[in-house]
Amino acid sequence: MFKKILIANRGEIALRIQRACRELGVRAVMVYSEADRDAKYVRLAEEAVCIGPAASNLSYLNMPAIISAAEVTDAEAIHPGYGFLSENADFAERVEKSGFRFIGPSPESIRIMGDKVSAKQAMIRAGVPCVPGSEGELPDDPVQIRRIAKSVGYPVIIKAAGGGGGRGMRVVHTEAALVNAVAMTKAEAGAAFGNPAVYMEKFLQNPRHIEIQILADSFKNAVYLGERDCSMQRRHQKILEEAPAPGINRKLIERIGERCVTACKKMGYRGAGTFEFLYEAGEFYFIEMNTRVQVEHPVTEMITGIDIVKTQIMVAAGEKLPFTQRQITITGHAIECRINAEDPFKFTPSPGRITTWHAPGGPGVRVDSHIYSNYFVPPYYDSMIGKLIVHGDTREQALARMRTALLETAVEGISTNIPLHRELMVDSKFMAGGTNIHYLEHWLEQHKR
Ligand code: MV4
Repeated sequence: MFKKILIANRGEIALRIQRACRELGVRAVMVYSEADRDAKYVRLAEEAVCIGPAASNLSYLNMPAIISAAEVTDAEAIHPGYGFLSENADFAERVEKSGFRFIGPSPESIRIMGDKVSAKQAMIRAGVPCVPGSEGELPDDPVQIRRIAKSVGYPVIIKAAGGGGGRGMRVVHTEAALVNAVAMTKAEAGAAFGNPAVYMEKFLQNPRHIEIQILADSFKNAVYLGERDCSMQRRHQKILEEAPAPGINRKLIERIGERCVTACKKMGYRGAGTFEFLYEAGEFYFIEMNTRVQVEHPVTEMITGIDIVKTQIMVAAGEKLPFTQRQITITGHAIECRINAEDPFKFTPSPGRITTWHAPGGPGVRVDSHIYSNYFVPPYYDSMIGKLIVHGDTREQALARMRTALLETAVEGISTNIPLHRELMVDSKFMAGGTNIHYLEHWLEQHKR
């Protein structure tokens, strides 16, 4: 096992990784920006190194500063968390070339999954079901583009190979709009991602967003840890997640999970990973793979009892996965509400000083947050300040525990989206389970204030 790890992130995930380090007996080096200097999780680490000013591009995205911090503290590995440099293949490569272990997959794996065309081709080869569409990148010839769209069937969606997470996509409903839409998406993709390549898929109108968590070691062992339902989102920002996904056939999930595991073994994938699917009319369609630990990993930890962050570190250190697929069982139901410093209905950011923080508790309640009374939420970063996670024997019990947890939680001094979560937890359609990716936006339209 490593003796010392550098945590190249901030906020709740930096604290989450620090906790995993402590359990493993690994010393943690926190890097921080000037805006995070006084945060308690920074002071709590064995060591802390300032890597630059508040602006992310000068600190948490500053590769030389982070690698230098690892050098001066004699860390052996770097955990990137999520966001920032976590899915940057060039960063992973520079980390490894500098003699450190990147806690995540190889730069090659990150690169393949970062290009959505090569990711999809890898999945097709491995037998993971994908959305029907173009075989790879779209050609330039308008005649061929029209022919592909006709065979896929309208509506289609044009996606940038360099995009992902909702960036660089365009829905096309008619042949008349097709060729221009492809040209526009290519131009935007070239400017935004430095890669004009686009591909085409059948546009699914009312899917759910279901993702499968996997863990893999360096010895071609891989397991899946069930799925998460992440359909409750607004503008590609998830607001709550749950596991298992309500109302989906377990045998179907097992079949898809096994395909994901096969794909990992085939690719020689190492670390934690998430296969994102659209689920519609009883079928799964792969869209993207994330090569990092995700914000919503706790719901999977709660239903499996497996510590995903600890396991990431263990497999990065060259250890074997400490469990087999047969040893993984799913127990009960978990829900996570993301707590954002923002207006609960207008979604404008609400940074500033938290005057009161009262955390909820009780059976099956987990709080992943770095905040405290008198913490200042800086205006420079993502508005998420923590996560409330509950576990219950059933979905109904988890919902009841989340209602209680949200009732107990007090954040004063700034606005949070807790009032929105309180309303969603008593919404009859959400309570019934299985709402799709459009539900929240429609709900907000009908509950305007
Ligand atoms: C789609 C789709 C419908 N059909 N692909 C958006 C984020 C990116 N990961 C892929 N996305 C979508 N791809 C096909 N073929 C609809 C979306 C989509 C979406 C997906 C997941 C979660 C929220 C979403 C919100 C709008 C659109």
